[in-house]
Amino acid sequence: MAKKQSADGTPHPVTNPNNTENAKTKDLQSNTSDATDQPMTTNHGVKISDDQNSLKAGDRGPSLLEDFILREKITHFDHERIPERVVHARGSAAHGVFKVYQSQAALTKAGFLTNPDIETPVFVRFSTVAGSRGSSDLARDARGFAVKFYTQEGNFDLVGNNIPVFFIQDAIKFPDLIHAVKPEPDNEMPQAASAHDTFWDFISLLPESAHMITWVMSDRAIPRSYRMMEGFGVHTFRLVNAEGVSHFVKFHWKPLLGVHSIAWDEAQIISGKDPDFHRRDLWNAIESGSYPEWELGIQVVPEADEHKFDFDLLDPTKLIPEELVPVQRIGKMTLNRNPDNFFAETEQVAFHIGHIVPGIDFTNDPLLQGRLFSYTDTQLLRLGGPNFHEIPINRPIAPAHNNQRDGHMRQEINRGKASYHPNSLGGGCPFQSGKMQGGFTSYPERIDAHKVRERSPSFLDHFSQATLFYNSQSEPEKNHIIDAFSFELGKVQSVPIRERMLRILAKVDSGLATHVAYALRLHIPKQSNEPLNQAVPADAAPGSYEPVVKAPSQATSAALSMAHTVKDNIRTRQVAILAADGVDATSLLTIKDALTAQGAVVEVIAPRQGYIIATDDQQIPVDKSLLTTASVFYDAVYVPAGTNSVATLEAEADAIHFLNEAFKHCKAIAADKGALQVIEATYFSRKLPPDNSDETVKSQGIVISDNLKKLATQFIAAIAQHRFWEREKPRKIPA
Ligand code: HDD
Repeated sequence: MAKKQSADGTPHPVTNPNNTENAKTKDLQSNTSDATDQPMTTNHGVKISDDQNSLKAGDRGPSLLEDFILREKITHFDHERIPERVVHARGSAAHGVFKVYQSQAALTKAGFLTNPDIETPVFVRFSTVAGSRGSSDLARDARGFAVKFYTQEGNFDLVGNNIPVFFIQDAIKFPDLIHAVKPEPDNEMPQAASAHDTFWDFISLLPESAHMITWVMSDRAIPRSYRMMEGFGVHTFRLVNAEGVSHFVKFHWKPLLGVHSIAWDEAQIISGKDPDFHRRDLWNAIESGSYPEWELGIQVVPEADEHKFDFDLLDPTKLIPEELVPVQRIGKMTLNRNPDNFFAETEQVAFHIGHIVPGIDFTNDPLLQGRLFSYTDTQLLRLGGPNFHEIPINRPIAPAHNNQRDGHMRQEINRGKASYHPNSLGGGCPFQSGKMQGGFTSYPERIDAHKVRERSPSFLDHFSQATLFYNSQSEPEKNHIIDAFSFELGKVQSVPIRERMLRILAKVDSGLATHVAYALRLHIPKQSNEPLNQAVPADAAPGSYEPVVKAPSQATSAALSMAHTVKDNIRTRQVAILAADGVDATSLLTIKDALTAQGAVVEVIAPRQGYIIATDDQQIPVDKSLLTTASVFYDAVYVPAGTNSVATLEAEADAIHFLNEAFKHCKAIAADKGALQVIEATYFSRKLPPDNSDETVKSQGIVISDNLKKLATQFIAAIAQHRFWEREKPRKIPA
């Protein structure tokens, strides 16, 4: 089998791209139906002769009640919808596989993490949090990253987000958080947006959210693609080995394509032009064989080091800086098959943080503990009863036997008389397994405590990691955070809420607060008798819940900035070639071939659909017309030479807008020197050096040359950089 280097240098096997069958896909086949060459029937197998007309008393008469075919069809239709998820309603999913590189037996006895030969099927669902099922993929929001591992020892669900921390420290606040962020209850506005009063009212009263809200206002909340997001298990979990030794662990997913985002202006435009942008991107990548890949990372902390940090490992508003505990990349996940049916798979999949397998265990993180209750409960409502584990996408590939019986829509036909334990009539079966036989045993953590309803003082540092995150950002990333707060708080109507938020921001970074205050034309409140934290129990001692303000443990952490991400390839990047009749075929095809050879997806865009006729009379297919697409769907744009093509584009407002907008969104732009006329018609041409300059790279990310080979090389290098955020500074681009 071919070997490839993983990011940390470990050789690891490459998944066979042509074989997407695995134990779970085989399992699903028994429920997969295909109507090709089959007659149409009722649900009860009776062949249907007329699906066009209901049964009537005369061809103009009333419909007859006895029409069982009509009644069955309409009744089923009436019941097609189920409640959408109360959070994470909007999502997209894919099948794939996971393989560990080397045995992690020293840390865990979980089979899928100890045997590098096992290929574990996975089903992964990405989502936004706040919006409804039909809302835009491009909301400014955290993204869900939920992975179901169908292991040979049962299902393990890692139900995480693309942000390593959370808003709240205790699950009891979750309904409040979600009520605040969802559309307001009187008028159900705004959809899939946090820029409204109830959200910021809550956040401004709850300083424990400061770290997460800084992440959510960063570019992490507007990813370029689900394929270019990190994933995090958020909580500290435990790994437990065969000897019963436990280590604390944080789970990470590291995308092999790097972590990339888009511009907020772009996100808003895409929301209108293609709200399915991320869904389409994931689907198309898998259909075209460009399988998305992530490495599973772990940060491991020995039990003895639990109290070594200046934050509490049980506090889900904290991350472990990678400088303190490096992320070890231990395996790879590849998504290689799109679902056959959205409802049956993506909608009905039921994740649960409580689905763990021997070798993995929980910690006492109070957010995690509360989640353990919520996920089963929500499926009972959403999927309609206690047998949702039997829905094909949810059932394990590991055999499942117990004495649970009956209930709505029971599928399994259990044989025998004994549905209780102990029994003698069933030979004592199903029998229990001791830990030596793979039975799950909880980590025997010693607990010796009073029963109290309190927050640990070790949870009260709410700002130092928010400051660390902010300080770790590049200059453009910081500007985007300032802009995001200014946008969101600018949409808030209540001035006291805006002011309260400024007080919190001042604790994160005074520069950040000052910039946002400037945008809002407000002053940062200096004196206030109001406590910063208003999430305080009635009998708490005054001040006992106020945040402890302390300096970050380190100045910066490189892993927190996207500026340091993977920028060495252009695989799956979307590149537009603007052309019209009379294009120079060599100028178009040389660059197209060079980009395609590097894994980019290239589309020819012309004023009209169909094809264009090149100077050598060949017909070049057109993928999209200027009417049906826009620059926001592409990572880069190229204009080939050809006198007539260039003249057409120069006179075409949509083509010039396309280029100006690509420039505004900081994308790589290239032109054959023979197409200079088109570039000269743009706003940004005045920013370029004079044409007599010999430089191929005219300015950051703008490549113009008549040497196509040189042009291709420099253009590819520019696309790999993803964005040239420096261009945003003047903010004068009229696109
Ligand atoms: Fe949750 C869904 C992630 C806290 C209650 N959650 C849900 C999904 C993801 C997360 C990715 C969608 C799964 C899917 O695709 O079907 N949730 C998180 C993370 C959290 C978190 C990373 C904090 C670290 N969640 C959280 C709390 C509660 C819930 C504290 C309740 C106390 N979450 C739910 C839920 C959902 C859900 C209501 C809605 C649909 C579902 O479970 O299946 O039970």
